[in-house]
Amino acid sequence: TGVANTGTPTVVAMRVIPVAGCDSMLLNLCGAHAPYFTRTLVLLEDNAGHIGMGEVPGGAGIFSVLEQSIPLVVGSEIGRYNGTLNTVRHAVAPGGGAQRHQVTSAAEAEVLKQPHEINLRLENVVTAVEAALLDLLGQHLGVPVCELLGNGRQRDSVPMLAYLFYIGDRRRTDLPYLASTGDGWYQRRHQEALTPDAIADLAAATVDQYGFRDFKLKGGVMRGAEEMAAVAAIKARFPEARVTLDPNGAWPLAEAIAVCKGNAHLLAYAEDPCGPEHGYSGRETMAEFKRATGIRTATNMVATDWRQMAHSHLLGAVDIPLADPHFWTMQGSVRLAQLCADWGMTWGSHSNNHFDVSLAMFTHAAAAAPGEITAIDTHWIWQEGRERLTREPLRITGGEVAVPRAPGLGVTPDFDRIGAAHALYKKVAGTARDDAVAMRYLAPGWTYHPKRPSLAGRP
Ligand code: GKR
Ligand code: MG
Repeated sequence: TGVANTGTPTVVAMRVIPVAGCDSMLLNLCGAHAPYFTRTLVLLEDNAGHIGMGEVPGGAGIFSVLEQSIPLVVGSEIGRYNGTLNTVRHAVAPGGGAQRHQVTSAAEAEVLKQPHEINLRLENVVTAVEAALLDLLGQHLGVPVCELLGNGRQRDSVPMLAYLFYIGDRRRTDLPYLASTGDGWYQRRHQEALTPDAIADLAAATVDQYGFRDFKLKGGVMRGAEEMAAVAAIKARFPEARVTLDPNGAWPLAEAIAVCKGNAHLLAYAEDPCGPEHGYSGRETMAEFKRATGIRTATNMVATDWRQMAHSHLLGAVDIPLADPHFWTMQGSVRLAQLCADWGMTWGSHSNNHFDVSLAMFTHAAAAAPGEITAIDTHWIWQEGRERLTREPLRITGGEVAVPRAPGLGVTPDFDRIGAAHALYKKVAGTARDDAVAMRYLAPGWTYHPKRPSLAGRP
């Protein structure tokens, strides 16, 4: 369009590859994780011979919009990455703002009502291209991606938390869950865990394996008081630990207050303890929860885009927005981190099951986040040691991931592993995440209810 060539490499190929990996029978408000999770991988190649990678949630909507974006990305210069991203953004969301893709089936419409619907947001499409372009630009310039985000590198290692789940008994299903992937944590992560003691054992296994000091229990499964007892069990084993509990907004405000009030010594903060009810928005109930309990709040449900963030801030509803770079974009997530640092909030990140490309993306976004951050969510411990798409995934040691010094994202694609994960996808996947399917083995006829624990008190 009449502008001079930047002299930076040009993208010559873009591939969009759906991939799948194995998971445990992890319980949450929406049911039980299936034996497989899916993701979408983007590979860009430039005429300097570099490969750039991006990873985002799976799903037909994200996949097809990414495929449609190929002609907008191929032929672009990596030095003009912002222009390319604007083109993609405009194609994806002509009106601006957070966008959901077209619902293509009744099953997907059902999923859209559930907390993990943020994975279907079209910002994920932008992020997949953004991460891969930044990876290429970093390789061209010889700098890590975190140095290209916001004000650049702010830290050399990123604290991560042990994301603990109640685990269903896979032997009560005929689904192909793995029985074990080794010893210690690699054995433990496949066995049933439903009691406070079993949760504390899980926590201990993650400490042995990864050295965590921060923990999060996924709630919305048992009654609130029992989940708080599991938090107390973790604290009893690790008194210095920072622990949080996330029922995905399942508790009515009165119950959230009853469960948490007086437990500030157990909870470092409360993640989505309550949500919308009786005509009040989740931001309003979270603000009331904070005033009633004095406990700090985090969310990946009620401040998930800039407009929600503005309302949330006016109400003082949220102290810790969990700005997952997958649905905030990497640049957007860091922009929110800068705002948190300036406005007295704490930045953190939400996650979902993911491969090692996403682990690198989380690490670089968090490395560029200024000020105090909270240990970020990652599901990686449920996949680590077995799943990988890169030659050498970043490692969690001492509860932290060292920020790579290598150019770009600092990870190299392993094409054999990518091929195998794609073959697995073709064999097992294709439909939207539906946690009700596996849950029905534990509770026949089970259906999702946003205000009812998934296991406690169910038939
Ligand atoms: O993996 O079951 C899960 C989580 O419940 C996930 O879907 C949530 O999006 O991790 C998330 C959260 O913090 O709400
Ligand atoms: Mg959450």
